[in-house]
Amino acid sequence: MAGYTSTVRTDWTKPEVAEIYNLPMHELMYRAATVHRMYWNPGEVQQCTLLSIKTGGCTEDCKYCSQSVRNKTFVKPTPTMKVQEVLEAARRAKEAGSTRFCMGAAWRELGGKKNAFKHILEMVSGVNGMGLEVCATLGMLNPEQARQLKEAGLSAYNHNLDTSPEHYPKVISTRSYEERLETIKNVREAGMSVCCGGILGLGEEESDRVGLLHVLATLEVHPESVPINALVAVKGTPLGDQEDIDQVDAFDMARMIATARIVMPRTMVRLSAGRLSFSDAEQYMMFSAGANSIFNGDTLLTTSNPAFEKDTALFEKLGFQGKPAHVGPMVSKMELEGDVEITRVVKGMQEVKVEQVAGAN
Ligand code: SAM
Ligand code: DTB
Ligand code: SF4
Repeated sequence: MAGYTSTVRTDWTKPEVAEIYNLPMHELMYRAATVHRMYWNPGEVQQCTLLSIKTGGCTEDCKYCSQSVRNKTFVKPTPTMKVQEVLEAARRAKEAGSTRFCMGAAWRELGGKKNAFKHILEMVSGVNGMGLEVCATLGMLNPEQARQLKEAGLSAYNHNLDTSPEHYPKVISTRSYEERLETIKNVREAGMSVCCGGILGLGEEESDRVGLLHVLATLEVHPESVPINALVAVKGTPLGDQEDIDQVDAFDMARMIATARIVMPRTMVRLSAGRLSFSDAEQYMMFSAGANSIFNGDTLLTTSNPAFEKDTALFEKLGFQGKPAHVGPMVSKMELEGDVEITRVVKGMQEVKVEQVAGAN
């Protein structure tokens, strides 16, 4: 085979995903970067802003989370923010170059929170009116709530599976994998885009990372957005306090991102929580693996994130630009015109073809 082709497939087998995940690093990175260029401009990395509109006091028992009532952490529960405060934060985010604004609430489910929901619908509509992509992560949703959020202008809903179905019960006991999949289905059926990913550093095996990607890549439609988080170890959480869990390795993050990029080529792969523990060079490896989004600003939901100025300097150093709102994947011009041949070097070949990028000028 000369080079790599990429088609959107939802019939991946787990061994196929594992084979990609376990490729030698140089081959994995080459393949991911190639696929990345078929669908995305590799110079564009979307800047997104997170805002915790309701912090702490969550009844779920997620073992990584600073906001669970079961965990004694630095987080003080606070009431839901006012609509105007949220819209002000979105305005500032837009001015700072963000094109996606994600509102998070520490809830198990939206449930019967009628008043809060009414305000959230106003927030969604206001942020949408600013021309930003609007995302929310509010816990479980029923079909009617999903429909109303869509109607208010919500572009995407974030609901993570976090890890493989096998490892999941070791991390969360208060709601099931199936319940998570049900919310994702409700979001999809309401016509919104799905943001669903996971976390590395939960004490999982490599097979669990592959397992998560396999579930995501075999959904009927791939999530349009897959956040890959590295555990932010928070003191007072069962996972943050565990001494025998190693810090997430940058190469593992790159492997996970590259595999996600290859098996879900038209998806935004987001380098999410945990960037503070990675150097610029390590983050560059993750962008090269196909990550095309970050969260900017000093705070994620409750934990720290690199300073805004530091990310601006990184983008400048790497020659990255932000990505405009509402621009999806494309088929590259070169591929459309059929005048690109990307070959790979095969051991023992007499004549080594050089990458031909005719058509690129
Ligand atoms: N409560 C809602 C839920 O869990 O669906 C929404 C907010 S929740 C904080 C959003 C996601 O952030 C979680 O699903 C998890 O994947 C990620 N997350 C939370 N705490 C984290 C941590 N300490 N390190 C890395 N990712 C984390
Ligand atoms: C996601 O996967 N990561 C973001 C976003 N979706 C909502 C949240 C990261 C939270 C990190 C821990 C914190 O700041 O509390
Ligand atoms: Fe609650 Fe979400 Fe934290 Fe789990 S991750 S404890 S559901 S806020």
